Amino acid sequence: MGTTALITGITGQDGSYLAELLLSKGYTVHGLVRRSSSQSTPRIDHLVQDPHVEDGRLFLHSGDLNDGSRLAMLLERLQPDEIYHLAAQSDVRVSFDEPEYTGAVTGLGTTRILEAMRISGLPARFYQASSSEMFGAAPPPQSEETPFRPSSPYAAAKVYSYWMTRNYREAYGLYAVNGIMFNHESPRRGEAFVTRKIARAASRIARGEQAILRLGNLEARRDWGYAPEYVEAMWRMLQRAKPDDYVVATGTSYSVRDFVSFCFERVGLDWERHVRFDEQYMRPSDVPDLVGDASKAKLELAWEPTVFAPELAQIMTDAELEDPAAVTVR
Ligand code: NAP
Ligand code: F7E
Repeated sequence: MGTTALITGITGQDGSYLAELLLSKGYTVHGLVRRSSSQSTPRIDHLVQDPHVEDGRLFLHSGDLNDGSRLAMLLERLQPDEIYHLAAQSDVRVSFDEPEYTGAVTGLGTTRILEAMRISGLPARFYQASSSEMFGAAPPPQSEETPFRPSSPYAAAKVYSYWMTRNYREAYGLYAVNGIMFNHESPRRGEAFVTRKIARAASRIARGEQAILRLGNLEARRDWGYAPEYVEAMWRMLQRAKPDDYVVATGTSYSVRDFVSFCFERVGLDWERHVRFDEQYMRPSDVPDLVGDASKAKLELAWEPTVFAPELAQIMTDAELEDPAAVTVR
C-alpha cells in the first residue's frame, strides 16, 4: 500500500498544487470539500476522475472545518498517513469584517483536527499552514525566532493555530509541524489577492476590457514566491525524522507598487495612467514589510526558491493574457 494523504483546502490555490505533487509521487489523496451551491472545484477538476474508474487515487469528501464530528469520522475512516491542513478563511481584509467567523474556522478548525487525532490515536503526520502574517509589525527579516506581533484577526487566529500545533506536539507527542509560509502566488491565486488582481487588470486593460485598476496601500512590501515551489516545502517538512517548524520565503521584498509596474511593463503600458487609489481597499491595520529568512529550510529541507517577484509577475500576467477564462486551472 502506498502513502495516503488528507488535504483540507484541496480546492484552494495550494491544495490544488499539493494534490498534483502528491499524486505524482504515487500517493492516494483524499480532499475535504465544503458544500457550496455552485462548483468549487475548478482548480482540481483536471485531477478528478470518474468515481467508477477503479484505479483513481483522488477522492473528495464533503466536510467543513466547523463540523468537528465529521472531521473525526473522516480521520477514523480514511486513516491518512499525512494530513495537510490548508483550509482556512484566508483573506486578511475579510477577517476584519468577520473576526468571529475567522476565529472559528482559521483558529478552532485546527484544534478540531488535532483533537480528533489525539482522541483516535491516529499516528498521522500533521502539517499546519502557518503564515508570515503572524509576524505582523515585527521588523524584517523574520525567521523562526522572530516573536509574533499579529495585526489582524486572521493573523491572531493563525497564531492560535500555530501554538495549538506546537502544544499537541509537545504535550501529546504528535508529529505536528508549522510551515510559516510567506506570500506565495500563481495563476491559481484567488482573484481578490493583490497579485492576481493586478495581473488580471493589466491584461484586461491591455485588451481594452477595463480602464482603471483601483488599489489600496501601494507601499506595503511582501516577500512573494511561487506557489508550486512552496507545496514542495510542505511535503519535505513531513518527510523529516523529527517534527519541527520552518519559515519558507524567498528572502526578497517588493512593494505593491513594484508588482504593479512589473505587470504593466509586461503588457507595455504605463501603470500610472491606469491605477487609482481607493480607500475601500485599505485595512484598519496593515503589515508594512515582510522578508523571510528561510536559512533553516535551506539547510534542513534542502529547499530553495527559484522564482522571484519580477518573474512571478510575468508568469501571472502571461497566464491572464493567454486564456483568461481558463486561468484558475493552470
Ligand atoms: P485559498 O486559496 O484561500 O484556499 C482556502 C481553502 O480553504 C479553500 O479550499 C476553501 O474552500 C477552504 N475552506 C475555507 N473555509 C473552509 C471551511 N469552513 N471548511 C472547509 N474548507 C474551507 O488559500 P491558499 O492560498 O491556498 O492557502 C492555503 C493555506 O495556507 C491557508 O490556510 C492560508 O491561510 C495559508 N497561507 C497562505 C499563504 C499564501 O500566500 N497563499 C501564505 C501563508 C499561509 P472553498 O474553495 O470552498 O473556498
Ligand atoms: O495583500 C495590499 C494589502 O491580500 C497584500 C494571504 O494569502 O498572504 C496573503 O495575505 C498587500 C497588503 O495578501 C490592495 O493592503 C493594496 O498590504 O494580496 P493580499 P496578504 O494580506 O499579504 C499571507 C501570507 C496569508 O497568509 C494570507 O492568507 O497588498 N493591497 N491594494 C491590496 N490587497 C488586496 N487584496 N487588494 C487591493 O486592492
